[in-house]
Amino acid sequence: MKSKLLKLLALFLTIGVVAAACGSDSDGDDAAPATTAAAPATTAQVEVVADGSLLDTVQARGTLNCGVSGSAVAFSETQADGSVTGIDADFCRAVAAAVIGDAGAVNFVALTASERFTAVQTGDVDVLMRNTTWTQSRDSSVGMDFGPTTYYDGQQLMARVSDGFSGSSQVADIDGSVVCTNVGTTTEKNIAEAALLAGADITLLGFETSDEVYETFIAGGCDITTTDGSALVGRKAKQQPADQEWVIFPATPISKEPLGPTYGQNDSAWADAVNWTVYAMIIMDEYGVTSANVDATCAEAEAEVARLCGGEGELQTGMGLAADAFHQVIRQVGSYGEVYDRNLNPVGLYREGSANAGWLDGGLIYSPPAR
Ligand SMILES: N[C@@H](CCC(=O)N[C@@H](CS)C(=O)NCC(=O)O)C(=O)O
Repeated sequence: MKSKLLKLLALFLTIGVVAAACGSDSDGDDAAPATTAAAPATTAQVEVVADGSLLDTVQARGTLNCGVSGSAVAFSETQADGSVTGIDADFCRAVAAAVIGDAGAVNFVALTASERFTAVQTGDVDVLMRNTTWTQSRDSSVGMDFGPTTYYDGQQLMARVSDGFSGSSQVADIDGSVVCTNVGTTTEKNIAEAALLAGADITLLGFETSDEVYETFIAGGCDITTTDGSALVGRKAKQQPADQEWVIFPATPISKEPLGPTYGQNDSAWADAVNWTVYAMIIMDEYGVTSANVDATCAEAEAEVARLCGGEGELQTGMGLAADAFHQVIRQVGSYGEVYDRNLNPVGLYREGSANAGWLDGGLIYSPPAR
């Protein structure tokens, strides 16, 4: 028991060093003003002041610097020709389409988990679309703000069937195992806590990149690998060797990992531009609008769809965007369901029956109204 505690202490000290390396400068002072004026009967239009906002900077630059993983299967994968594919890469393109009018105006910056927040703080990237979990510390002391969750994930474990594991295995069953994961992640903290709670004595090996994790796992250097469930599904689909059978467990994840856009805190104009890009993709999905039918739909649209298309009552120009910003997002990139299906169905991740279904289908994907 004492050695387990010492091991955990050492682990948390290591995590502390990594967190410090990620930088944690933040004034942490997000207190709301003491009083708020009563809303007038007719709300006045407030023009967005983009001066000093990243929105202004990105539009003047004409390129979006978007932080991705580059090696997260189906989320962001750097291809041999330098292009980046995946749902996170498509969300980068969507923001570029909304803000610049060109989905191709993205400079993808590949970042490891432990590099990512520093890259935002130093201004190397404007936004992270990097399977990043929204947590209290990242949202406060680390100095980030978070946009709408684009993928509701949860941490699971993966092991070899030949080692006696199955889909009904539990954390207690990994007692005595060597577990491989990535440093600078929620993953390493979650598994340490879960193992302690389940009474499992584990040896945790932390790696900078996922490729190192899977090379070690395949070679037998670890019994278990653990991260976001989506990443395990992706790696199993892509890398499971013919002579091994991998299994993912427990069925109920050991944590909540809401993944979505992340950017520096206290820049409302920029946050609105990123957030409403995602919301527009969700709302258009609810109406069945896709890249294939958006032009025809927008030509005849009414009400909420018309507003998002840039027609009567549009609200995009008041946000510092072109009136047709979200029309361009759908035309050039697609709706939420379209980008989800295109990128995630091929590795076996489906919206139906999952938290990533729309709210009308029993899921959590939901947007405030565009009005
Ligand atoms: N969602 C977790 C984990 C994110 C993470 O970095 N996961 C690893 C495993 S999927 C990863 O992205 N690896 C890809 C890489 O090595 O670039 C977090 O925000 O801390």
